Amino acid sequence: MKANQPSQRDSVYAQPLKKVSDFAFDTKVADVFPDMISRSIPGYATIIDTIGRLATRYVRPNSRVYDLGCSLGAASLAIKQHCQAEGVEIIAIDNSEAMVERCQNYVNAYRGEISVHVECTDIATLEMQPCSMVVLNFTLQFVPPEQRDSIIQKIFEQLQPGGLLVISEKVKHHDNVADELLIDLYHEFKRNNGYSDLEISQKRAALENVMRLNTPEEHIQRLTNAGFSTVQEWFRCFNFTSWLALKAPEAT
Ligand code: GEK
Repeated sequence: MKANQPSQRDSVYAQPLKKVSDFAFDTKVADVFPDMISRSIPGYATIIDTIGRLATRYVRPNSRVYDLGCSLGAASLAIKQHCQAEGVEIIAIDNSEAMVERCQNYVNAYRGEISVHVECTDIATLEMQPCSMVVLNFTLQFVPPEQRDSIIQKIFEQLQPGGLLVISEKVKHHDNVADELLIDLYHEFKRNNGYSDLEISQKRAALENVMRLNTPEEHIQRLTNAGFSTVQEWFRCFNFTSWLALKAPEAT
């Protein structure tokens, strides 16, 4: 898909399926992704715009920015459009071939000073270089739980002092009443965005083995254990949340 073409409508789960297979970021999903994500994640446009605004504050001249699990590169583009710092390179990583192929065209369609290098790699094995900002926008939830601590630790180690990680996730709650209420409100949000009950239930079944959620407390603990000095939730809607995690500036 070209950046200036409207996204196709997501109808991946519109027809009854005999067997619902595990969700995959394949060509079928990549082709409808902008429509899918904007109708499926409450506040997605706000989150992307805010990532761009945070980049103007935290990206340092002559530094790298990582967009981990970039999909079609919406966060990279927001950073490219907002950030004025010189000598910045964005490294956009995804392990889906279908996403990476489309992402490169998508980000190239926008002119700008900042170059975006798109690469098909698993973020668990990615060798990171020093950087001033990292984005994990709804990606860690798809990574096997046992790999999550070491990814966050690697990000912390490669961030320069004063650097920023933005991490957004769908979360679960220990309190069953709260958990069910937030899921129910979320399904109402999806119905209001034109998804049928069949689409909602088939997508839910497809994601069951693929997206294993943490609680907000588990995320905060992981970020704190890695060494982040400030961990602040800045966005919340139903069971979707986004945090800023800051590495302390070097003492002078
Ligand atoms: C956005 N951040 O528009 N390594 C690399 N990529 C991965 C891995 C992994 N181990 N696991 C999953 N992905 C984007 C949205 S979507 C969120 C991110 C969603 C990739 C996967 O291929 C997909 O493109 C992305 O993470 C998750 O701001 O669809 O809910």
